Amino acid sequence: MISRESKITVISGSGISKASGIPTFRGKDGLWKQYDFMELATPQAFQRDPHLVWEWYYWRLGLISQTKPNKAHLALKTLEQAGWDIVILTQNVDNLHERAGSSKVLHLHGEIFKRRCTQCLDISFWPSSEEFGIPNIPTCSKCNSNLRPAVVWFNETLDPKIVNESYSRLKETDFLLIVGTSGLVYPAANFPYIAKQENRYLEIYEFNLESTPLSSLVNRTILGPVENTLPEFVSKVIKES
Ligand code: BV8
Ligand code: ZN
Repeated sequence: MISRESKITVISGSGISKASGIPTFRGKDGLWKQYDFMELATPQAFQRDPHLVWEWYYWRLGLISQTKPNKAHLALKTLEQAGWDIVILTQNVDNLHERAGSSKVLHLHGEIFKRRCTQCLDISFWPSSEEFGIPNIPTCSKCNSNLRPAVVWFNETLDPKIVNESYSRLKETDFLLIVGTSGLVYPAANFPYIAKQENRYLEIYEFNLESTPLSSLVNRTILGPVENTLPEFVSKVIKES
């Protein structure tokens, strides 16, 4: 079982934010159903029609800013507050882990509330949710070029700094919790395999509604809605420590 000295790392996906009202990518009401995500979340789509891509991100920004962290996000904060060394590697571009109070969060695929200048790469935040969409294509305060969402699109590489930080964390991790991800998007889907290769004693628990391609790798799959299973798991860890 997880002792107080154990280093815990979480890899989270859209399943952890589902209970907050943010649609996942797959599944019956998935984002990828309404929009062709693979079509829109690419630099080519942005090149071709920045208005359309920004419209889609404004829709998501508006949705996410109405949501709040759910019991699964809060359970991870509770573990950190109870003194555990816990780092979250999230594939999610929402800020619900931070808003729940988790302090060590690495965004493997970027952050939807951040914008990046397409020319000078300046990073800025949306001043407030009222500003979403005004003007439709926001421009850089430094060089006046178009801004883009500071997220990682398909066929774009992840931030090497974040990848290296993730790898070094995984190397020293005792327990890896894989939470609410279909494990289908690379290179994030490879992280558990790399972690296991680098770190033979690593225990991996998967929290999902169903099994995934990662299930054969993990020590245990805890099936059920993560907003229930993760709080139960965390209170057990704290009680038994
Ligand atoms: C790259 C940010 C190098 C944007 C995202 C062929 C084979 C293999 C790989 C590839 C290939 N062709 C192309 C690739 C590479 C590609 C890739 O992996 N494609 C996949 C689709 C095959 N990857 C890339 O392009 C990456 N970059 O490889 O760079 C490179 C560079 C140049 C040229 C070539 C290569 C970049 C990938 C990042 C894409 N950006 N998001 C935005 O969000 O706007 S991806 C996005 O989708 C998310 O970030 C996340 O990563 C992914 C969705 O995954 P999940 O989070 O797991 O969500 P999903 O809906 O799939 O699953 C939800 C899960 O939760 C389910 O399991 C469900 O059961 C569970 N669940 C639901 N509710 C609950 C629950 N569980 C518990 N409780 C609940 N209540
Ligand atoms: Zn600029």
